[in-house]
Amino acid sequence: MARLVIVSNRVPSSSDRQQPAGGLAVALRDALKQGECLWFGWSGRQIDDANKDNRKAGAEQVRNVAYSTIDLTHSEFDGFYQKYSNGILWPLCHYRAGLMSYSRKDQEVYWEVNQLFARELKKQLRPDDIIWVQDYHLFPLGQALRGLGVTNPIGFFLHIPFPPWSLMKSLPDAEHLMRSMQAYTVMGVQTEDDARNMNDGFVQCNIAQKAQVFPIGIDPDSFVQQAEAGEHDFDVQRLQISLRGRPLIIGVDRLDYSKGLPERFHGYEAFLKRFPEHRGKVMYLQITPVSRGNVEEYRLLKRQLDETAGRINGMYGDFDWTPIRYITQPVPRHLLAGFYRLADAALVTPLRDGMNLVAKEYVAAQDEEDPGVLILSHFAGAAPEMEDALLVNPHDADEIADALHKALTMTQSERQARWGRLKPDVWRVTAQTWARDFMTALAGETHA
Ligand code: ADQ
Repeated sequence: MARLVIVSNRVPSSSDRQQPAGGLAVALRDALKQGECLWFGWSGRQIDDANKDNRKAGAEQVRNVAYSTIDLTHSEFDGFYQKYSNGILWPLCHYRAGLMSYSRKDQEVYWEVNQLFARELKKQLRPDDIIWVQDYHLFPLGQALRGLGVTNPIGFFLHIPFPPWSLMKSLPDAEHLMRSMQAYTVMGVQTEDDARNMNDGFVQCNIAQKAQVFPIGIDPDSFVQQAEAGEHDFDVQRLQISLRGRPLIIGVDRLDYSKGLPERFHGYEAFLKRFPEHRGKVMYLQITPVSRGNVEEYRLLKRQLDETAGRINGMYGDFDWTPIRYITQPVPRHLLAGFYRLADAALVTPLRDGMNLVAKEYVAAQDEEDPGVLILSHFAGAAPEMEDALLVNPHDADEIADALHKALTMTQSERQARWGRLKPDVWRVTAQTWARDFMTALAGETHA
């Protein structure tokens, strides 16, 4: 059996390996269960630039998976990760070209670090390995490997959206990047829109269309177990007691401008303003751990949210009621699952999102007798599969307000009917089907 080689910017830390905390590690858990695997990427450590020729490789074997890491220098971390990946590609792929701060120097570091990854990985490759590269940090890795003579099948999956070519081409390097993607045996994206945009980009560059759709999902059965166990958890009960019978609205997102958090707070404010009957009678819990805290845009966003939550609490709060409980600490997954199950409504309103796993986790966690209502942005990759959610335009505060009112006054039978139609899709498209379908396509192309 061929060895599976996963390559991602970050290799999960030891604690993530014990209990994967969402995203990539959970999604890949099934693919990594069988046979021999290698997971290669950055260790998360930075070293002085002067030591770049003596960087240490990390290696750890956990059951059938060998984890192999390299360190990055401070300037590689800055140019490759902070500036080009997160300061240019992330906003651009989320349709926010205006937030992109481009510099040719960062672009050079991005391509150099991809070459570095290729050189280090090549040393460990075997002739029959199957390689699967993850996400936008590593677009050119396939080409860099081919340049070193690697002929193994190489797949690529993009977890975030891919914008229309008219936007993408605002990146000076866009055509070069598109051409590099031809090195991949299979090129996977989340949605039909992403595939259309990427394939149109290939057409505009006069190269073969390669993008195929592989929507990602969660592991719903294990999430249900966590949600059911969570009901009896001391902290979940603490939250329940503090509600004193009031309905709970929940939001769970990394702190990121793609998640539409200021817009969501404005939607909640419009809800309190236009539907005064809910004042003092609902609780909105927003859990938003800080990510990328040393990037300027993220610092500004944090300040904006702190101010907006403070202003809404000051304006509408009462001696015995705080309208928004806003938490910037990460919360363990079993607690999150328990919180979702308690919540009468979830606000998942990104301005743009590759898929959005929180929407699927919320549906999976519900009690079928008394399910809550999902309020979901049209611009989440999950929206086309989840039309029985209350779909909203996240830019329209009044639409969010209307949806909140509708969710909190919806009859139990309508909630059950909507949830009953949402549930099958969460079980149909899962982390397991995503990994299996991708690997089948990669094997198919390889033997074609
Ligand atoms: P993310 O942008 O990270 O992922 P998302 O799909 O919502 O977004 O996944 C976040 C994960 O982190 C979820 O499993 C969630 O439960 C967890 N999480 C969020 N807040 C948390 C908190 N406070 N404490 C603990 N856990 C928390 C990227 C793309 C998405 C795409 C995924 C997978 O941006 O669009 O769905 O990859 O491909």
